[in-house]
Amino acid sequence: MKLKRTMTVGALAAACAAGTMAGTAGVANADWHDCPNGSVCVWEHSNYNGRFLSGGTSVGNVGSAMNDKTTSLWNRTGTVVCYFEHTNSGGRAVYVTGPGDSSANIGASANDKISSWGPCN
Ligand SMILES: [Ca+2]
Repeated sequence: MKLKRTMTVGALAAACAAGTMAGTAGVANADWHDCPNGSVCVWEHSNYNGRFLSGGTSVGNVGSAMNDKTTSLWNRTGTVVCYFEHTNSGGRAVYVTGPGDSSANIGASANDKISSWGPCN
Protein backbone atom coordinates (compact mmCIF):
# COMPACT_ATOMS: atom_id res chain seq x y z
CA MET A 1 0.00 0.00 0.00
CA LYS A 2 2.72 2.43 0.92
CA LEU A 3 4.72 1.57 -2.20
CA LYS A 4 1.78 2.21 -4.49
CA ARG A 5 1.15 5.61 -2.96
CA THR A 6 4.79 6.63 -3.39
CA MET A 7 4.78 5.69 -7.06
CA THR A 8 1.63 7.71 -7.73
CA VAL A 9 3.14 10.86 -6.25
CA GLY A 10 6.31 10.33 -8.27
CA ALA A 11 4.38 10.04 -11.53
CA LEU A 12 2.53 13.27 -10.83
CA ALA A 13 5.77 15.10 -10.07
CA ALA A 14 7.31 13.86 -13.32
CA ALA A 15 4.29 15.01 -15.33
CA CYS A 16 4.45 18.48 -13.78
CA ALA A 17 8.18 18.79 -14.45
CA ALA A 18 7.71 17.84 -18.11
CA GLY A 19 4.96 20.42 -18.55
CA THR A 20 7.10 23.15 -17.06
CA MET A 21 10.03 22.36 -19.34
CA ALA A 22 7.91 22.46 -22.49
CA GLY A 23 6.36 25.77 -21.49
CA THR A 24 9.58 27.61 -20.75
CA ALA A 25 12.13 26.36 -23.27
CA GLY A 26 12.20 26.11 -27.05
CA VAL A 27 14.18 22.91 -26.85
CA ALA A 28 13.17 20.23 -24.37
CA ASN A 29 12.48 16.56 -24.20
CA ALA A 30 8.90 16.16 -25.32
CA ASP A 31 6.52 14.02 -27.29
CA TRP A 32 3.97 14.83 -29.96
CA HIS A 33 1.44 16.15 -27.42
CA ASP A 34 3.69 19.18 -26.92
CA CYS A 35 3.51 20.44 -30.51
CA PRO A 36 1.11 23.42 -30.48
CA ASN A 37 -1.49 23.79 -33.21
CA GLY A 38 -0.20 26.34 -35.72
CA SER A 39 3.45 25.36 -35.24
CA VAL A 40 6.08 23.36 -37.06
CA CYS A 41 7.74 20.89 -34.67
CA VAL A 42 10.85 18.74 -35.04
CA TRP A 43 12.20 15.98 -32.81
CA GLU A 44 15.63 14.48 -32.35
CA HIS A 45 14.50 10.85 -32.59
CA SER A 46 11.91 8.84 -34.48
CA ASN A 47 8.30 8.65 -33.26
CA TYR A 48 8.37 12.23 -31.89
CA ASN A 49 10.85 11.51 -29.11
CA GLY A 50 13.95 13.17 -27.72
CA ARG A 51 14.86 16.82 -28.01
CA PHE A 52 12.09 18.99 -29.45
CA LEU A 53 11.84 22.36 -31.13
CA SER A 54 8.72 24.23 -32.23
CA GLY A 55 8.50 27.33 -34.38
CA GLY A 56 6.50 29.11 -37.04
CA THR A 57 6.53 28.47 -40.78
CA SER A 58 10.05 29.88 -41.03
CA VAL A 59 12.97 29.08 -38.73
CA GLY A 60 16.31 30.24 -40.13
CA ASN A 61 18.43 28.31 -37.66
CA VAL A 62 17.27 25.44 -35.46
CA GLY A 63 20.18 26.14 -33.08
CA SER A 64 23.08 24.08 -31.91
CA ALA A 65 20.94 21.78 -29.77
CA MET A 66 18.88 20.59 -32.77
CA ASN A 67 21.23 21.18 -35.71
CA ASP A 68 21.52 18.06 -37.90
CA LYS A 69 19.49 16.03 -35.40
CA THR A 70 15.88 15.98 -36.67
CA THR A 71 14.42 12.53 -37.29
CA SER A 72 10.66 13.14 -36.95
CA LEU A 73 8.52 16.20 -37.55
CA TRP A 74 5.00 17.61 -37.71
CA ASN A 75 3.74 20.57 -39.72
CA ARG A 76 0.68 21.91 -37.89
CA THR A 77 0.48 25.05 -40.03
CA GLY A 78 -1.51 25.75 -43.20
CA THR A 79 1.69 26.25 -45.21
CA VAL A 80 3.77 23.87 -47.33
CA VAL A 81 7.11 23.81 -45.51
CA CYS A 82 10.54 22.83 -46.87
CA TYR A 83 13.38 21.67 -44.61
CA PHE A 84 16.95 22.57 -45.57
CA GLU A 85 20.37 21.14 -44.88
CA HIS A 86 21.86 24.56 -44.07
CA THR A 87 20.71 27.64 -42.15
CA ASN A 88 18.48 30.31 -43.72
CA SER A 89 16.92 27.89 -46.22
CA GLY A 90 20.38 27.15 -47.64
CA GLY A 91 21.55 24.06 -49.44
CA ARG A 92 19.22 21.30 -50.52
CA ALA A 93 15.62 20.95 -49.40
CA VAL A 94 15.83 17.49 -47.91
CA TYR A 95 12.18 17.15 -46.89
CA VAL A 96 8.78 18.73 -47.61
CA THR A 97 5.55 18.68 -45.60
CA GLY A 98 2.11 19.83 -46.64
CA PRO A 99 -0.29 21.39 -44.12
CA GLY A 100 -0.92 18.89 -41.31
CA ASP A 101 1.66 16.41 -42.56
CA SER A 102 3.78 14.52 -40.08
CA SER A 103 6.46 11.87 -40.31
CA ALA A 104 7.54 9.57 -37.50
CA ASN A 105 10.78 8.94 -39.40
CA ILE A 106 11.86 11.18 -42.27
CA GLY A 107 14.17 8.54 -43.73
CA ALA A 108 17.84 8.17 -44.52
CA SER A 109 17.95 10.94 -47.13
CA ALA A 110 16.85 13.60 -44.61
CA ASN A 111 17.74 12.09 -41.24
CA ASP A 112 20.02 14.24 -39.05
CA LYS A 113 20.48 16.85 -41.81
CA ILE A 114 17.96 19.64 -41.13
CA SER A 115 19.32 23.06 -40.09
CA SER A 116 16.42 25.37 -41.04
CA TRP A 117 12.96 25.41 -42.54
CA GLY A 118 10.69 27.81 -44.39
CA PRO A 119 7.77 28.04 -46.81
CA CYS A 120 8.54 26.22 -50.07
CA ASN A 121 8.99 28.47 -53.09
CA1 LIG B 1 18.11 12.23 -35.04
